[in-house]
Amino acid sequence: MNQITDKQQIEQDFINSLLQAKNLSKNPAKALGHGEAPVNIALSKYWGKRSIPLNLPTNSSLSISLPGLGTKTAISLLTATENQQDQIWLNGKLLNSDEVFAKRLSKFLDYFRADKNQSFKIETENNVPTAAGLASSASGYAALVLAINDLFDWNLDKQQLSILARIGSGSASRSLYSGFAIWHQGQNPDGSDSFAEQIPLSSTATQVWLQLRIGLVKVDVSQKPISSTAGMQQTLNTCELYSAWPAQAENQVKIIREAVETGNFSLLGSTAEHNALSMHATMIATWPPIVYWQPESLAAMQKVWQLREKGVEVYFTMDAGPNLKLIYLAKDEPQIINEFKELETIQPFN
Ligand code: 2P0
Repeated sequence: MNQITDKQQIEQDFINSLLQAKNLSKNPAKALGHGEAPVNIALSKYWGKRSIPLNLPTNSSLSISLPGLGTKTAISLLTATENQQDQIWLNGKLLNSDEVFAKRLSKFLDYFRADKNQSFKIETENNVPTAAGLASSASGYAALVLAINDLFDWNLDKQQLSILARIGSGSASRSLYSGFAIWHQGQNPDGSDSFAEQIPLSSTATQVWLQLRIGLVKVDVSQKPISSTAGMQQTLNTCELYSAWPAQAENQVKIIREAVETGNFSLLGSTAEHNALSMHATMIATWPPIVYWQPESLAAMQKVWQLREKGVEVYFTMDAGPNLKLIYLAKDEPQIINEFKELETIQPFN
């Protein structure tokens, strides 16, 4: 078997076993299924897969979802005819079935077809720039899985939905939730314990996080030069520094979780920035090097460090792209906007 066949078989077996265990049918229960999910930003990152077919990570990760930025998806069945292709509409435009995005989505939909002639119509509205390092695949696959669950009336619980979303794209496992979510790396070879869950907040912690703000510094929102999946593999295969990463990330997830639960903003922000720079250090130390930064990215980092020197407590995180996400409290927003004039600000708990 070649790798693709192998990959699809492993995923298909797992999805079948999940659905069979609950005796779920792939016949639609209604004409249209709906799903909606937010994007999320990892405060402690997922970088590296222990299983490519199942998107199983080498370390746990922890994220915050951004309300108001994300994906809404509707799914329905097309009348069964031979060789009918899926119709995938993205923001009102019918995609060519040769496009990478459409191919990847159709391959994922293969797992949910009652027979090979069944094809789907997907209408997806995305208000996140695609592939801009703002994890649109996360909200996309989370919304799609919710829509499929709705179409077939499966009533899967959040953990099972998180597992299905993870198979579409790892970070999508975290987009089933608002607020803070932790994706447990899990131990089982089939990935049945690798899902995300929401971190519950006490009323004291909630008071702190109501003040939390995320600021998007858009450096470049065009397609990234190397996909996350390829970047992760290249890092695993060629970066000697990478061997230190899984344990560091696992530890930082624990620290940020504690910061979330105790409402410790300084600990959350500083650990998140340290985690992001450590991940980028592993990327840079691959061969050939993977450098997602642009000169403007570094200039923005320096502005953040200068603001901190002046006593303005702002931190940043960065994903597989050149854009920064600033992490700060509401009281400091005026001074931060003064430095970052174009900042798009988000209240994660509004
Ligand atoms: C994260 N990223 O934790 C990390 C930080 C990018 C850097 O998850 O291959 O699109 O689909 O599982 O989820 C982006 O990777 O990768 C990502 P796949 P995904 O948010």
